[in-house]
Amino acid sequence: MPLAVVPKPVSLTPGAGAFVVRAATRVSVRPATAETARIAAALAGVLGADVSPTPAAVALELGGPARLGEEGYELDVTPSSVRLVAHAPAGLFYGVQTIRQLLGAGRRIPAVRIRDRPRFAWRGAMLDVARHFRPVSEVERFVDLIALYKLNRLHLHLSDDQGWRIAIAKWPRLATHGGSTEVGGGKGGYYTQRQYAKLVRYAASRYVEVVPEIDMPGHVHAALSSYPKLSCDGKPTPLYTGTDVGFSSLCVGKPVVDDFVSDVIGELARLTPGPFVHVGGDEAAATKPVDYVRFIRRAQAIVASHGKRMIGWDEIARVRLDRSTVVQHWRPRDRPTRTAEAAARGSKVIMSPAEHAYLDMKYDPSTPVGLTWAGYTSVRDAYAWEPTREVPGVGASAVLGVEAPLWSETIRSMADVELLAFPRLIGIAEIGWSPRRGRSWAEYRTRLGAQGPLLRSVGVNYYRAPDVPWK
Ligand code: TNX
Repeated sequence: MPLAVVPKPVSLTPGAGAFVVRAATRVSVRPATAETARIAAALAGVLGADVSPTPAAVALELGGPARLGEEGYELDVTPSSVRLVAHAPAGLFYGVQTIRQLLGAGRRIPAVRIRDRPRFAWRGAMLDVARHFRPVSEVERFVDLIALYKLNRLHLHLSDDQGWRIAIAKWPRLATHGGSTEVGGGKGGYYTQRQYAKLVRYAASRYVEVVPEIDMPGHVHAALSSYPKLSCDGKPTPLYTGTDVGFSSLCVGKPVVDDFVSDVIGELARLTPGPFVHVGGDEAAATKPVDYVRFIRRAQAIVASHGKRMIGWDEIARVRLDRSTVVQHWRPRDRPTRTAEAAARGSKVIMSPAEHAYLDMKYDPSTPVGLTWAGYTSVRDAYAWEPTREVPGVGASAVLGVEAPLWSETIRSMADVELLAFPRLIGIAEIGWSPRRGRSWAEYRTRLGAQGPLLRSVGVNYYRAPDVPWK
């Protein structure tokens, strides 16, 4: 099973034989810019080869046809050469990820001709670093792992009732106090602005755009404990380390709350090169409905005033939104949503249906961590769904892409993160990248099983799901 590329490429034609990587193998790239040289060096590192200034047996090239788009590539492997062509650097990067998969943990790249480009622009994963904090080094490792499967968005859930994880210069206690614990009472943590900026750059060098979320007007207990004046009663409260939702709210209409929102979004917008800021908006059960509507309108204007586009969880579609605002669908089918109305008015939708895409759901009763409120989610459940069929009225023209959130109420280590994310996230990545036609669980499970050696070689703590034929 050598040609097991995930996500499945648009077209893949096997050839005869294989290119064998030897001690003398060299990698070249043209044109050689700082960016393309970095990609070539990464491939050379994987192959244990050197980079050559003159055309080599393994040749990377920009200048491919525009139809490849920003992220597409063409890869031709014969027993004597490997030729990777793209229109833009991201395409070269993704071609290199394909080569890594073709290699597995070995030295042979099977002869093949691949033509490839993604189906959806948005292929994301979300880490909840609020319920349990994760240090920068672990988030960087997560970026490496998701980039291997051609995901290109990392949504960071940076605040919640249990913790505030990003330093805000104008409101310092948010991080120093609000970031000082987590679910279960551990020590928590937060990112300094310098660490966050470095993480954003690290992700960008793997073609992953960071999307920061500050969850409002609910899920704000850590902020209220840091600054009681943001609440309506103004009373001091201790930090919260449980796992309830829906009990906290900013005091909508208080002038200081407007200042707070503008300061926080302004600082985040300045630190974030990507076009989006996520404002949460979910489960605001402690906010009066009229206040909720006022708040979301206000947040939308504030995000725009800082030059960004707003994203919110699907509850925000209760409000008449600007077309540029993006709705992230998550709620199970039995709960009412207005997402289709928002789509009809021109908003784009990110698909994260809880029953398929929530990485914090247990696989089955044997899973040691995770929740079950949306049901058990097997590797198959995470793969066998179609984003343009999830919500009536939200079809192909409205779907921006897919994203898999990993909420962290029960996640206490990177090993837990990896166990829940892998291998389900690989299936979400394929849904985001590969053409709809030709995708089937029966065929996918074999290709997924063939990822075993590569996953083990990078030390991923993946779930050895019994319904996958692991190599
Ligand atoms: C619902 S999904 C939440 C989160 C929880 C998650 C647990 C969403 C927008 N809100 O606050 O962490 O369920 O699965």
